[in-house]
Amino acid sequence: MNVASPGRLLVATTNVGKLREIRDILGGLELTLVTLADHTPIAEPEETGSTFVENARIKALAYAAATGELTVAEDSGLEIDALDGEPGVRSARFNGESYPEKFATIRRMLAERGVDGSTARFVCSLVLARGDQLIWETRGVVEGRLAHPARGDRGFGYDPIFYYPPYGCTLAEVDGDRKAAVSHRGAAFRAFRDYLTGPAGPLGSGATS
Ligand code: ITT
Repeated sequence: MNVASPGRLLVATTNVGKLREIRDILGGLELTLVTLADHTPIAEPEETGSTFVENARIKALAYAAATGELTVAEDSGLEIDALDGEPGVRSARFNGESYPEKFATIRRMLAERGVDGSTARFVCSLVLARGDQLIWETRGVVEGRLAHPARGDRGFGYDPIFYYPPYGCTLAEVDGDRKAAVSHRGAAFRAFRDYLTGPAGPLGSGATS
């Protein structure tokens, strides 16, 4: 693949919030971005890893094998220090059907430990795979603290309870560009973009088709 012969990249996520953010960051590359919706339905792999990078590898390899595409996947989540890193890799399936319910669970768990708030971070582990090969990995992090009550209706997931001190508000109170400028996913996917277009990447000047 090279610039004269652009290829395809499967952005393998079932999460529409993630997909929107990733498309914004990867826009304009000489690469056709495809999604899981462009393929016949693929069974979601079980995320059996105990770390973000293990789960990102599971997803990237499963979707790469099922589609034959150059595939990027990520695993991400919220680590709350006062809860020993919970919900962490369980962020998507954490107690509570809705996010307000998940936020209430977090409040209750904090209260059980006699604390009112906590420092926290979002983490994003990104993995690129093709066939059965892991090609490239990176990780992005954004540090903040829990907000109470939840504030803002932008972003997705835990953004309304993630207070980002330099902005003085939660990540659900800023637009997508401002979130991406500082977020875990923004950091990971900007590094990925640099890799793709850099000398070792498939779109770089050293690339062969
Ligand atoms: P895929 O595995 O299909 O990508 P998923 O939502 O199941 O989708 P994860 O297992 O990686 O993905 O879980 C990530 C969860 O972490 C996500 O569902 C949110 O609850 C939370 N999360 C991750 N990034 C976030 C962000 O930028 N803002 C708010 N919450 C986020």
